[in-house]
Amino acid sequence: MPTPPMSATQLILVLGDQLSFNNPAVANANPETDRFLLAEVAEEAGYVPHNRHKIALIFSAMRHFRDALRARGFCVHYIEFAEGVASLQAAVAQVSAALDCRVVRVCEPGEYRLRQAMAGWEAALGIQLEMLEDTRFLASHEDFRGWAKGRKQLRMEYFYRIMRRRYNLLLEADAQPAGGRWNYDQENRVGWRRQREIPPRQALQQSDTTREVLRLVAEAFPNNPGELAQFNYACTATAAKAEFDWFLEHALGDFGRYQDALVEESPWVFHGKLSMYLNIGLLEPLELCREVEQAWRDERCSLSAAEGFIRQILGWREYVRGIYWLKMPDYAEGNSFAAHTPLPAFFWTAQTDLRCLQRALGQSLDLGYAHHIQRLMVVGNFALLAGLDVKAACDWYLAVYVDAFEWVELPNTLGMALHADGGVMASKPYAASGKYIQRQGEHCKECRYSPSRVTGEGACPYNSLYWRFIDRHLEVLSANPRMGLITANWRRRPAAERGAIIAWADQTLADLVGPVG
Ligand code: FAD
Ligand code: DLZ
Repeated sequence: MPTPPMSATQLILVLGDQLSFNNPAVANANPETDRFLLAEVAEEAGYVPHNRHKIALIFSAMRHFRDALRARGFCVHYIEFAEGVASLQAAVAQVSAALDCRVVRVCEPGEYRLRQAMAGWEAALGIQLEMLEDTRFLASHEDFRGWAKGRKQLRMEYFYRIMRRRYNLLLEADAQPAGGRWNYDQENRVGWRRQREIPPRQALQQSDTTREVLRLVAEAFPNNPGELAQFNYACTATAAKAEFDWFLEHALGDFGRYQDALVEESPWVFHGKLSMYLNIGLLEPLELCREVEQAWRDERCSLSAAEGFIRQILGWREYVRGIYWLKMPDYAEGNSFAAHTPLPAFFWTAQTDLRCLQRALGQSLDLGYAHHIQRLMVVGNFALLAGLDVKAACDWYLAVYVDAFEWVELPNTLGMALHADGGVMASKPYAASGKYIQRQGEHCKECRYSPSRVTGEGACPYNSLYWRFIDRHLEVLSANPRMGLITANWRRRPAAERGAIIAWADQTLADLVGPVG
């Protein structure tokens, strides 16, 4: 077929998680020749049952970004959800044809699924698709591949040190780490015993646009999780920056120390509540790191708080994205413990007597938010110990969290929480008994189960499930130097004692999730 003549107009597609003027497809746009397209479409809103907070945040932020583009003089085609367009491909087909525009520019999508779909657009739509690398991340694909090449183990810590030097963050004049250590994690694990007042989060103003989107989402997604009456997310870059400023003033000081705390009285504790804004483009990662470094230099927070925060963003966030693109698509198939138990219904209702799990699941469903230790050591730990199906668990995480996009969700869930990648991300499984949960907070006080009992009525299920996990994977775990002590202890216990614990664990699991193999 002859190539169609090109019109001078270029269409720039902006996805719902690319809402930034630093998006490389946006940054160099020309109002004279370029046209923008943003589209609310069924496929993106429905590939998992997204939390309603997530859909509302993204649609409202998209509409606000549309207005910001128009205010800068750009022509924007905006497709609303009510127009019933099925997919981004259909949206591009419709608008590129209407404008007779054969060149479409887009910043690379964050998910493999969509990237694969876009690979077929040129042939399907007769367009030329220019895909630009997402420069909003601090390590490029090439940087990460270069770092990973030839390494036996891809540990975050070593990647993070290189990033600290590269961006000159928390360094002394001689490029050594501020304070003499790279990592203050050991000071960031204090358990919660109501040591402090937790500052209440500010209630955010809702614009007319946000209110309209909330009505739309309530109507169009009646069965998705999410209590919209509690919607309290910022939908513009300015409002997200105000959230960050609030964090700097009220929470950063205690962020590090209580990062791993499990708290009854607040879902947010001293955490940032920032991932959702970073992930859709309302905040820029390097800016946050620089401001936090400055807060430390101005003596507004401790070094351990600043380092803890910067490590999460400059280290973990960039590292998980690197792992995702390095290892996909095979990564998504990982299931090294052959875990296939169906997800129990209480993952969608939070109706369970395990207090810690009920709190973590409840706020995840209602607000679309749980902090890291709830995701890892409460929900993830349960899924790991119970052998819940890896794909089902990953899909659940992708659906319920307001900040969930596969590039960040999958390595964290499949790799870090479920160890289903066989140890690419973590040198040992994050498996823990009820004692860990008791140490980190006060949930156990309110729970009908006791963390000091392993078997018998009222025993905390995490305890027997922990030993069941060790027993089932004894051979693999014994080969892991970091698990040697635990596996040796288990082997030394009398056979009858082990048998009784396993029998109790099997019964406990059957009671919680139904009969298991
Ligand atoms: P804070 O505790 O205030 O941390 C500051 C920032 O550091 C976060 O906003 C986030 O951008 C970054 N960060 C911290 N830890 C990580 C990490 N492990 N990976 C990437 N970035 C990190 N984060 C997501 O953004 N999306 C997800 O879908 C997601 N799924 C997760 C699933 C599991 C099983 C686990 C264990 C973690 C997951 N995380 C995910 C990482 C982390 O839990 C969230 O980023 C964090 O809880 C967001 O809350 P916050 O903004 O208050 O974070
Ligand atoms: C998550 C999401 C949702 C719910 N809806 C849309 C949408 O209607 N239009 C859009 O452009 N993007 C949406 N997104 C974000 C995309 O799913 C995201 O860009 C891809 O998953 C790639 O990360």
